Amino acid sequence: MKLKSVLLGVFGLASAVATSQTTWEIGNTTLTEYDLVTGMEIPWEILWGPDDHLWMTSRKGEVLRIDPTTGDYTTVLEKNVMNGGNGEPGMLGMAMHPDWETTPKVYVVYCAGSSWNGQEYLSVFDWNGTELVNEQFLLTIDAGGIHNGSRLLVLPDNTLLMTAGDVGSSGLSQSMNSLQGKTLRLNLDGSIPDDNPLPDSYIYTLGNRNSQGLALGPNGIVYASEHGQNSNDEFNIVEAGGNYGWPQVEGFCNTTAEEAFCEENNVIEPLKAWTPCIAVNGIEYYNHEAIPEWQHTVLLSVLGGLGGQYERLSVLHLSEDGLSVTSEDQYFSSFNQRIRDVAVNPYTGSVYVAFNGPSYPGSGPNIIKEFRNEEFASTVSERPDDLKPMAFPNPCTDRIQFEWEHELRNVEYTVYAFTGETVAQGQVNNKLLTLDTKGWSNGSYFIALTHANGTRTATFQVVDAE
Ligand SMILES: [Ca+2]
Ligand SMILES: [Ca+2]
Ligand SMILES: [Ca+2]
Repeated sequence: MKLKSVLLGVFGLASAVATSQTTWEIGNTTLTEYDLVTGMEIPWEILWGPDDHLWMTSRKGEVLRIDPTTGDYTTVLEKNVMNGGNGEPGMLGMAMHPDWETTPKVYVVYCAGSSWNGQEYLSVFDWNGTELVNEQFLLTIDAGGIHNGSRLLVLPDNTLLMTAGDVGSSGLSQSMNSLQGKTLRLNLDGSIPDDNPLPDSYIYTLGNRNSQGLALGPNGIVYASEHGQNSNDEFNIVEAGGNYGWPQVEGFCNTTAEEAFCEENNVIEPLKAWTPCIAVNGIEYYNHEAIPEWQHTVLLSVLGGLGGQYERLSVLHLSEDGLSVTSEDQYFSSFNQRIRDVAVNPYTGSVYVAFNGPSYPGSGPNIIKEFRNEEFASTVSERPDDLKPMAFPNPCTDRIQFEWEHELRNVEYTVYAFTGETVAQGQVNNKLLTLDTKGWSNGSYFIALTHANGTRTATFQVVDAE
């Protein structure tokens, strides 16, 4: 079911009485509001897929693939989930394989089994063009009636982050014998990366309570949102081996007991904390020129919490280096609808917002709205040539060459080391780009190409000549 009432104005005979379209003023930018999809079950994850469709998990156990121009969708996966998806557990986070052309695989987290005794599965499925098939279980951990996480995020080094909640047992978060209350990192085949903080362990961070937001920001920074108990919802930067303090520390290290624990355990404090809790959820880094007022921000979904803190989309403005939050703007609270997740159209810069209805734990009405800068979108006449290059040789030693299918014009590129450092920068005006990698440390790098319609990345390795 779609509502594109702007069309009534275009096609209606009496254009003088055209249905008025709701618009939002964001500084000098006007966003037009569309109801893209309505009537589906609780949307939990929404993301822009490499097939230029919007993908959605429903907590009730479905994956939908949505045509972003019409809102038409197909159900591509159905699973039985804990409690029928009526409580916190159910089908949760999702991520796509980064090399979609050759490996069209989709990662999904869902909880199944009886209430309070279920399992949380991280599975990967093959996309056969119409549905998700060939389920492979990569990781199984305990699920709980509450606090199951779980967002997924593929990093530029082709590893997968998964947030795991404390399932209501806060003591697990500091225990290295449990995968609960952690951020986990896996290779895309489910194995443990060699460079995880601890040998033979999925654990990437500890001291987490229930993180339900993950996003890749500038310079390889990974951001996370995390639910606090009653106070101190958090916005964090995810660092390998980091201890985020729960349950001994909530928010900043600012009580005597917390200061002692923080000192001893090298606890990483949040960039920002909210008290009382506002119930922070899905996040996305926004840097599209379609909404200049939102460039270099993190869009943060806010459910509104149990304590009547208001639902909204928070826009977190970042310092230039991305390491701190300088201010917060708030939008869309007048809907009085819990906001669960956000996604961005890489071409038009439109922002998609998933609403879960007004009440915990989410019973509808459910809707995905699109907020579009028409003025900008109308200039995006066609989709860009694929900016993703072929890289060879890969691994390389002292030089690497990138080749594109079509000649590029004025496309900015930046090459990052996985340590976050920028190692090269410039413009591509050709089908080929050759970089001198002499003197670069051994390791993984990625090139990011940005033009008006989005960003593409490709990874490569630098190794010794021998
Ligand atoms: Ca998302
Ligand atoms: Ca914390
Ligand atoms: Ca504190």
